[in-house]
Parts: sequence; C-alpha cells; structure tokens
Amino acid sequence: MDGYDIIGDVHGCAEELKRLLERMGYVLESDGLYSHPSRVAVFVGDLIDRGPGQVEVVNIVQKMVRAGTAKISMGNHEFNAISYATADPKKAGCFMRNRETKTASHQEFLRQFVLDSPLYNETIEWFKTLPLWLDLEDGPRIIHACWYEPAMKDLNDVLVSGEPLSDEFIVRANTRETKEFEAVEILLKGPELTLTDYDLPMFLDKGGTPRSGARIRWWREGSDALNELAEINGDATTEEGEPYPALPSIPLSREDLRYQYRSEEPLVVFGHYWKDGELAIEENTNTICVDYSAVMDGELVAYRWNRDGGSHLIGHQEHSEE
Ligand SMILES: [Mn+2]
Repeated sequence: MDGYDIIGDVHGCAEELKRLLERMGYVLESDGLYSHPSRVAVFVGDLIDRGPGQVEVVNIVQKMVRAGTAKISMGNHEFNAISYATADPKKAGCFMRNRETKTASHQEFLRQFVLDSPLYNETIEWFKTLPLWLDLEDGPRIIHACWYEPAMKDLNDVLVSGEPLSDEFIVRANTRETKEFEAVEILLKGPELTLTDYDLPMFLDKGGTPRSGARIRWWREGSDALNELAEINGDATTEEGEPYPALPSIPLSREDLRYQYRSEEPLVVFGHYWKDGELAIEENTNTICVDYSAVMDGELVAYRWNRDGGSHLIGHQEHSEE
C-alpha cells in the first residue's frame, strides 16, 4: 500500500468523482467497483444533498467501502439524513430532524432516493454504519469538520465500536444540552463562537438567515485573536443590511480557544468548509482541508497522501495544480 487518497465533500457530483478517481489511476472493474492496485481512497463524508448524481455517488462509494478499496468517515449531511428518517419517540408523527423546516435543504436527496423506498431505507441503514472519524494508524487522521478529542472521548463512552448508530443515540444526539449533541456538532459541523459574547451583532448568511454564531478556524494555531479565528463571509451583512463591521483583534475566550489544533499533533485531513480559489495547503498547521465546493462550481479535490513523501492536492480537472 503506497498511500491514501482523501477525497473532499462530493455532494452528488458523480461525474466529477469518476473523473477524479480515473485521474488518480483507479480502475473500473467489470462489476462496477473502482479500485487501485496500490492505494486506498478515503471519503471525508457529505456524499449527498444538492448535486444531481447522489444515487450513483452512494453506489460507487458503498461498493468501494464494502470491497475495502475505500474508507469513509460520516459527514453532517449523512447524519442529518439519518435524523430526518428517525421518528421522535416523544412526538407521534414527528422526526428527529424537523420535516417542516429542514425538507428544503434535503429535497434533492428525497427526490433521488424517494422517501421511504427500499433504496432510501437501505441507504439510511448504511449511513448508520459509518464511523464518525477515522484514525488511520498508518496514515492521517480523518474527520468531517473538526478533530477534537474530548468530544470523541464522550462518544467513545456511549458508542459501541463496529455497531451501527442506535435510535437511542440518534435521539440523544439531536437533543440540545446532551453531551452527544455537543460532540456531534463539533465533530461534524465544527465549533462556533457566539458573536454576542464579544458584543458583535448577528449577521445574515448567504441564504438570508440571521446567525449568532461564527465558525472558529480551529486549524489555525499561533493566534488567539477574534479577527484571525472567526469566519464570516466577506459579503455578509448585519440584519439591517449594512456591511458587517470588521472583526476586532481581541483575544478569544479560553472556552473558544480550546478547539485549536496543535501543529505537533498528527496530520488531520477534513472537509466541510467550502473553500474556494486555488488548491493550497495552509502553512504552519498540520491540517489539510479537501473541500473546494465541488457542487458550487468549485472542484472536487483529493489529498494524495504518500507513505514515502511527495503528498499533494489534486483536483478533478486536468488544468489544476498537481
Ligand atoms: Mn459538511
């Protein structure tokens, strides 16, 4: 085994996935299985939602995982799909993900897999078997959004290794204030800071929804300043429609700094953060993001981790960096 190819959030981009696998030397066998003679693919999760080829993507990845030519760590979209399908034991007719407010963002999945069809049910059951992180003993650490060991420890206390997620776990992980909820939020969606804790106003996100939380750049070590570590889009506005004010250079609270990943820890590869622009590895960290917004006119990207060095990012398009 020469190394791992860690692939970013696919979000139903089947054509891009096939092109990337072929560019990396994966071969399609007669039974529809992609495999590489000397490498293993690793998915950081978010196979589904938004894109046009979700059934095909799940098919490709499921086959690879079952045959051992790929591994996968769960994304927040798989977790949300499981929650959408899980009945609320306390409220008849309701589900752990609110079907009144959350259907819009999930509708392409529901349309392509057909809610409650055998394919839908089998796929949800498969999602429940996906690990929430991967610590490849002979390779990097893999997590969808944020590697944070206290959250993993909390989950190790309640999850049985090798068993699918239980309904009881899914209920608790969707119930605010439980340790399961907190842990899944951090690992699969990433930690956020509360803007009002720093006397800052809410902002409107790209969809026009007011947000009181800003993502924390947990991967950036060496600074404790709010303007370095909080992530708000350049084009965000306040609720009044004014440009969002420049973030002050004030220190984050200890509570918000606890997620920072120390660069002497092993390499972590993650997705989730919708990067745009050139493929680049952030310097002075031991972390690599492989999500380059494939489904939003970006690029599907993999980090080719080689046991013997020369590791690099590669995109599905021929003209991109090698
Ligand atoms: Mn995600």
